[in-house]
Amino acid sequence: MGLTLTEKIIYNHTDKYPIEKGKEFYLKIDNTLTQDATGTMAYLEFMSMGIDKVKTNLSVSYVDHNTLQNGFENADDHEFLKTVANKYGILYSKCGNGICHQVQLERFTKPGQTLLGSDSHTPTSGGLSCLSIGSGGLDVALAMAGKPFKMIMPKIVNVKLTGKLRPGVTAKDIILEVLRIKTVKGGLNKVFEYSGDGILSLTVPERATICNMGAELGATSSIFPSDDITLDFLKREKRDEDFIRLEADKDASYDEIIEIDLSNLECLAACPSMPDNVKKIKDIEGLKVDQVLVGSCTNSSYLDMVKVASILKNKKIHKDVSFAINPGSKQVLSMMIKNGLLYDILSSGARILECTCGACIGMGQSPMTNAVSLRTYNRNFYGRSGTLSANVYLVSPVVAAYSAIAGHIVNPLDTKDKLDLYEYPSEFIIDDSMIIKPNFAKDIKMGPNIMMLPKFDNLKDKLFLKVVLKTKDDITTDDIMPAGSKILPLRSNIEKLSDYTFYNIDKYFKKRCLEYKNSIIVGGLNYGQGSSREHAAISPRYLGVKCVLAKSFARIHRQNLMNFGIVPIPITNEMYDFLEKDMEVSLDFSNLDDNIIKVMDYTIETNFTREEIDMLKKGGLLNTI
Ligand code: MIC
Ligand code: SF4
Repeated sequence: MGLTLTEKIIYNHTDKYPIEKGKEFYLKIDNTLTQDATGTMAYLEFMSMGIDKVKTNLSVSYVDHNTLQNGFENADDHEFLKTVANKYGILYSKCGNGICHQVQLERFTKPGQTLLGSDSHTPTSGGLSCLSIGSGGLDVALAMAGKPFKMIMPKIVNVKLTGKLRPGVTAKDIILEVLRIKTVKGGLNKVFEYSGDGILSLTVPERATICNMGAELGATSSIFPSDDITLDFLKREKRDEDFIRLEADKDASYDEIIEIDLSNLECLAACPSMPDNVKKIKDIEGLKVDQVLVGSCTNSSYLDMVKVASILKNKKIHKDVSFAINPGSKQVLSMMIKNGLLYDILSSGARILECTCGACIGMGQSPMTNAVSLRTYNRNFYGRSGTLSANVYLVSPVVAAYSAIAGHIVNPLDTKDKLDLYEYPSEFIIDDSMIIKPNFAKDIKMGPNIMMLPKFDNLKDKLFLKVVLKTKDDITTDDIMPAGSKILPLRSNIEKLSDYTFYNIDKYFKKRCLEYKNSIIVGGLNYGQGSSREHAAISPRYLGVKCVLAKSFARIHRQNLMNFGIVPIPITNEMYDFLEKDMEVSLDFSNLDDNIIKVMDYTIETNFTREEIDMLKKGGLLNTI
């Protein structure tokens, strides 16, 4: 029996063979990435391990999230990250050089390698055939310390693409279609492997868009084969020596197969407020829009910008629309300037923003009250834009550009414009001068807002906890620990950050936590979906939350909970219905070694590994090191 592409990379990075699906194993990590919003914590954790130099082939520290400098905090974080990178042998990508996933794809990703990143959209690098996985910062810190990454052998879903997209339909519509089919819960412990003749018409940035938004499926990763298209991209980046050809064996067996005929695909949108609430553009066309934003790690490549510029050329943005772009990297922006795209976009009436995450994480550009905001981003979770009443739609850059001109949602399939003439520039501009190489100087600069991690105590055998919150399904880490320009600067200061825990959905969460001292949260399905931010575990833990009882957990968040000593306990629908806010709940962990937890009269069988049980008993991973 042949191997899938994912299995080939996994078996090249572990000693075990074969590994049963669903079983744990350790994956050797070649490279890591961090970004500033998760990076400060990850490096504080790394520093506490007492290692003198990173043990990976390559580790890169990016600054792309916390970029508005309204006070000293973000700038201090950047300086801290720069000095840490310098000391421990890490490349430092300065603010303005670009969004981590875009720059990683352009300059560093290698087919066949493994990449672990403290950002949930790390799988973007799957567009270049790299097995790339998002995780909490502590797991990345361990990888930098040379430890393999503990993961579950994923099921492999083969997404077979046939046919060719019609002009106006894009890679974004492909991943929105996968999200429509599989939903935000459909990717747990799965890797989505793309194949079929349809992939031959998809460039690397388009493949990267699809892999990027695979994170919204809750998937472990997504990946494309490495072929002539990969080689063409690497040649333009002057990195053809990084190329190896890679694909699944012809007789590989998959756990699931999805077939999508690209020729019939429509333009799609994820409607408020979930990435799987997908509708056809033709069913929502005409809806008045107030704001249109192009950018984010999903759709900010040069090819995306070419499409937008050619639609906006000699046209004006509608008078009632605020339109802004964030190119994904300095490389993209430089090529836009050189080839005149920036002029076409600027003269249409656009606002030009930095090469950063920007509004995607609420760093500015919060729309007006009740706004309809069209974004080429990957997440439209409630509150993420910074305006709770806003209605955010996720669309392709083509839909975004047409709609920005018209002032309402437009279906590109209705236009007579020639939409399939986009090309790469003949040469990419390569300039790595904003990537600083380490010189191993010893000093680390730590501003006054950067606090060491709080210490957490071990797990008692018997606990009496009060239910501090009962949530619905699909609670996101944006619900648990909101981001945005006011809160993000507190990421290095858990005490202050904790004020905002669950703030958008329950302003009194912290107050009740302090009153109850020790508490639990009851959650529905897919608890903690979305980002990799471990702050969504650390802050509740800091406030005394000891367990989360939920119908199911998102992969990264479940690991983050355990890493910081919160016990994730699976519950049935019946238990969910029984448990109420403010209820007192007794928990008995005395049989945790046998994977048995008693919650009141219910006996729950868990499936923690030996190591997880030790870690939970000791109050978190850092207490075991
Ligand atoms: C996101 O898109 O939600 C983020 C901000 O990039 C997060 C990381 C973070 O919260 O810092 C992610 O996706 O992991
Ligand atoms: Fe940045 Fe948005 Fe991408 Fe997260 S999803 S890395 S905030 S651009």
